[in-house]
Amino acid sequence: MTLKIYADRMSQPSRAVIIFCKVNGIDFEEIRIDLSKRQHLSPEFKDINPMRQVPAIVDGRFKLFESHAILIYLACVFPGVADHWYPTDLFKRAKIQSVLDWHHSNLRRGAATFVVNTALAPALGLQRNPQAAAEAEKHLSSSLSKIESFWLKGSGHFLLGSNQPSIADLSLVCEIMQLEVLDEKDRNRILGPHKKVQQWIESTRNATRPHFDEVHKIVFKVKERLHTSKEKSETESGVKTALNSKM
Ligand SMILES: N[C@@H](CCC(=O)N[C@@H](CS)C(=O)NCC(=O)O)C(=O)O
Repeated sequence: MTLKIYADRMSQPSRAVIIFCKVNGIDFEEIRIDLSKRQHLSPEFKDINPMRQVPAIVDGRFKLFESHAILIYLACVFPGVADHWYPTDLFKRAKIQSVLDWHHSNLRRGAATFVVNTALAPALGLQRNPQAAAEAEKHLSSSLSKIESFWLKGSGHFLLGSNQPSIADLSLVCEIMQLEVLDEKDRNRILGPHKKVQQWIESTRNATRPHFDEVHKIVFKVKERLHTSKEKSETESGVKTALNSKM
């Protein structure tokens, strides 16, 4: 029975799970749960994940949600997954777990809240919330500083001083990749000061090519669409202002 992955590629943790499977040659069927069409709220999907979030998997009779748990399961169950993704060494494993737990209440909270309250708000039918965005930016910048000064300290190109990526690198980098949809000036202000983080994103991308780029295509497509519609509305409002000033 083929592993089923319920995912929306606009979701950061969904992308991490899909890239992991592709990089490790794990056969799977991708079942798209389109969040913009609210398919995650359907009764059929509730049966897969009662929490109504993506990603979720079904492996035979076994169902699982929460991306970190899914990545750990896949790394342990499928033969052929290289040890560096989730090392058998228990000390290394515990450190990876520590990064993953930290991620959920820090980087993820800051990044997702900032993007939803800025670039993605109109597309999601939400009002931009500048106060929530400002709070989230503080959280996000502080998380990036901690990645730079703590998790990436050491000689390797990856988290915890490693020379090869683990599931934590993939999970955190996929989270950061959503910043691509931001306005260039917002993205540069937030990511610009963190040179090590930028190098690490590139290292993770290189280590998981071509799948990383393929799975992230949708993010760049959304970015293009958001920016084209923003330019269009700015041009329209510029034309209106010009017309009004002539009246
Ligand atoms: N902790 C979860 C987070 C899952 C999550 O937040 N998924 C989002 C997409 S990135 C979702 O399904 N949102 C729909 C909703 O919460 O209504 C994980 O790592 O899998």
